[in-house]
Amino acid sequence: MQWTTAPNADRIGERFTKEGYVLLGRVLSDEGLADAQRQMDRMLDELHPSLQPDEFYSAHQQEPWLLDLCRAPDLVDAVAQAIGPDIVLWSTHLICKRPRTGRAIPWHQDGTNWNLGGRFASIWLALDDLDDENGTMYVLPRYHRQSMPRRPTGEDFFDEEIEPSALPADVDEQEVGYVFEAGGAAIHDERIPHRSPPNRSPDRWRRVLVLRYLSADGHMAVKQYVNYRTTEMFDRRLFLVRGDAGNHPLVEDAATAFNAMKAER
Ligand SMILES: O=C(O)CCC(=O)C(=O)O
Repeated sequence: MQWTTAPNADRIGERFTKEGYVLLGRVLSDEGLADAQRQMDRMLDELHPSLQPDEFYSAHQQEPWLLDLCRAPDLVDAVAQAIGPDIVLWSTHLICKRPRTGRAIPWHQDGTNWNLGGRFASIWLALDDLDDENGTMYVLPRYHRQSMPRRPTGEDFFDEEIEPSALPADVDEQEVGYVFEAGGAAIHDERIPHRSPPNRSPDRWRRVLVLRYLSADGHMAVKQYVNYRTTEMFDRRLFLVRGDAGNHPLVEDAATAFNAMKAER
């Protein structure tokens, strides 16, 4: 599958370092977008009734199409500009919000919760046209170099948020909302503060893929996720998508893993 077209963003590394995020423009080919939407809808149909459509954690370990997309050279090129040449696919999170529903996600920084070391970047990829009404994501540019104080939210989903008094007083003016057409993407630093509103649209879905990459010198911790179909827990696998992980015992070659997953089907 030719998933992608080359992002039209230039100087990704420089802008990523300065702003904490870069808009990549359209990254999915027409064929790639149609296939990703079809696969996502199938997965929504198969979602266990006890889970919400924003709870697809690391489903690339069950879904070869998603692992294949995460390895797409155009996407990995963008990640390499941001975090360097040795890249591990660390996790994925598919965050869908139904029309008129979907949970808000409070201001938070990913990296402070995860204790990662290394350098970390997420590709945030839209499968629908997105704007404020259907629950797009907002980032706070240039606040990615500091860890902000946190407080518990009292919720299971995103159980911590940035202490509101630590946000700038004019956060409403400084925040940037992603307004994308389906197939568009951005890349962000794990520490950029970000949030998203609920989906208030009467009829439009919000389907988003978040693909998370860590430089191979980062902290490769063991972790478990819930299987979106069965709710059984499974162990995280760490896939080298480019470069060298120095034979790290927890890191596997992504191409080998992909071929094995395909052969099992
Ligand atoms: O897509 C969103 O609504 C928020 C994504 C997010 O919080 C994350 O990827 O950590």
